[in-house]
Amino acid sequence: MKLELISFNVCPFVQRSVITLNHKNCEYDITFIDLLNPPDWFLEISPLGKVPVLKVDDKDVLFESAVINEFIDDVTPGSLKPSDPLTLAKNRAWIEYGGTCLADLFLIANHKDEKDMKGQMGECVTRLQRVEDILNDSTFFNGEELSLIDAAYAPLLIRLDFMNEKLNLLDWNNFPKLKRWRDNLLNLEAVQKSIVEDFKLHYTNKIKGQNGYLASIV
Ligand SMILES: N[C@@H](CCC(=O)N[C@@H](CS)C(=O)NCC(=O)O)C(=O)O
Repeated sequence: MKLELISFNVCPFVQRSVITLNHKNCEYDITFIDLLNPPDWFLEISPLGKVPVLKVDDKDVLFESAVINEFIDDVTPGSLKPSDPLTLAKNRAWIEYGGTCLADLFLIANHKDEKDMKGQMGECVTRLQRVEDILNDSTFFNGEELSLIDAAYAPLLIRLDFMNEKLNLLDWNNFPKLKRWRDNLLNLEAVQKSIVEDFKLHYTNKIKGQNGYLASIV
């Protein structure tokens, strides 16, 4: 099966899929596009104009990172999904929730006004507290083995570090379980290899391009 992932260099949703592909030792091609100036061929195949898109065998197209990741998991040996339906359903719900936290990071960089940006930071931290509260003491979300939900949260946890450098978004001391989860994820080769070269530079440029208050201080 031929897999081609359509990507934007700092998109956290793409990174979720890259981690899954890496962890499952898949062979795949990755094609980077400029989201500010997306090519026509991309707009033709991406129903929402968003990345990631996964092209399968040059003809079928999948979108939505959570769906792409389940597909990758389903067509490769081993499973990164909990076998218990209730646990699986809960994981899916928290993966969706993680997308809202990622949206917070995007919105923090979008606000033109410092006060609005700080309000968004507060919302983000409150949301992260809920994740902290449901985590247990295991290495990964469901236990000692990586699951799709871990791949879904790694890009968020990595970006929190970057946001902290610029903004003191959160005090890791108040989020010990999130911090340990982040560290455990960053120890994985699949995660390390998912971070694009010069990530900080590209992420800074992305924030500058959003032209919000944050752009003036990064
Ligand atoms: N729910 C989607 C979100 C994907 C998403 O928002 N991607 C952003 C880049 S990080 C995008 O393509 N934005 C372009 C746009 O909204 O026009 C997923 O999980 O795949």
